Amino acid sequence: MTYLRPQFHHPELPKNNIGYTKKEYEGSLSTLCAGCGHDSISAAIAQACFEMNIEPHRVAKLSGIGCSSKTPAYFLGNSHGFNSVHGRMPSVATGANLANKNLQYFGVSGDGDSASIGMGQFVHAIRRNLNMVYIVMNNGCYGLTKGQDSATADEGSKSKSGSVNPFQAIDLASMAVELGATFVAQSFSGDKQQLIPLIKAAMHHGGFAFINVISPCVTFNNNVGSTKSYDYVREHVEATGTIDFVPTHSEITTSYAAGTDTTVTMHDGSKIQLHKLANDWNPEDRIAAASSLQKARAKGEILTGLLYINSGYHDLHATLNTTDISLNTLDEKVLCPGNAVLAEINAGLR
Ligand SMILES: Cc1ncc(C[n+]2csc(CCOP(=O)(O)OP(=O)(O)O)c2C)c(N)n1
Ligand code: SF4
Ligand SMILES: [Mg+2]
Repeated sequence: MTYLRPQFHHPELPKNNIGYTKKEYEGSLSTLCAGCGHDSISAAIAQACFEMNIEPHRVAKLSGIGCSSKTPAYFLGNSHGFNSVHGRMPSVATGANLANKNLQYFGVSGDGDSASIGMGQFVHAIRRNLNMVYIVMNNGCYGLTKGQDSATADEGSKSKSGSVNPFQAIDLASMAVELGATFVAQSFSGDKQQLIPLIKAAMHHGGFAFINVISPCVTFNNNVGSTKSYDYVREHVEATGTIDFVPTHSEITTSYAAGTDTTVTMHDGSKIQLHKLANDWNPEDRIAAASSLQKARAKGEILTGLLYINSGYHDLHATLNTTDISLNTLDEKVLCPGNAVLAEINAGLR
């Protein structure tokens, strides 16, 4: 079996503003199970990058271990990639980002990878407001190792073998809000209308942008009684609103019914246009976001959409006051300015 896609394509495939077709944003053929939610999320990432006119070589994809963490092989085959150790993606992302801040970073992880072995790393990436899009493909189980319950499996949820999970679930979106993540969204792999604009907005957010995507595992956790199955999620999904992402240079052309829409201006002047389904939804109200997530959870519902955004933040580079030029492009002359400069620095410390 080959994992390479055939090279031929229709000569008139539509191109984006920088002249690339969607083929330039594809990766190898997926080896995941047919129908796995993770493949839909990969397709949404590729589509968002195509629509945002991102040059593939300006993207770095980082992941840990799991079926979810395998997915960077299946999108953006012309981008940089690093498949790290289980739960250790955030520290690799931190190092790469500090060395080269001019790439678009995508961290792709699973609920096992982030909510168990990688929890210690995940929370510190949030705390430092590392500039990256962090996507958890959340299926409530360890898909790669044959479907054991993960820490995000809901209490009372039934596995394929019939056993009932006795433990409380870790709610990653609530946790991200609580820890002060500056962009928190939640979505469903089967809702690309919602997921693609969320990914686009997350890419423009100049800090840690977290998207928890419920992504059913068709092989091990799609049974009756599972709260991460396609049927359960479709029946219990509750959207806060529908969103449009409008880059700085584009005009807002969408118009929504008065009183039900809101516009959030991002750090770089881009706008998120939110058509609110929940009338009093304010994505800039952190306490309301935390409380709504708790209420939804108590009812067994999954709140989706842009849950919280804070545009007045400093990312890690601003906090550390790093140079405007990426560290990896500094030459020897800049890095080793000579004895006289060293003597001056030493003198200043005496
Ligand atoms: C240090 C270490 N411990 C355990 C494992 C075994 N292991 C591989 S993937 C995985 C869990 C993957 O679950 P998740 O991150 O939810 O990804 P999914 O496969 O569900 O997408 C585990 C425990 C490992 N590879 N490395
Ligand atoms: S085992 Fe589950 S998570 Fe892994 S590829 Fe198959 S459906 Fe997806
Ligand atoms: Mg999982």
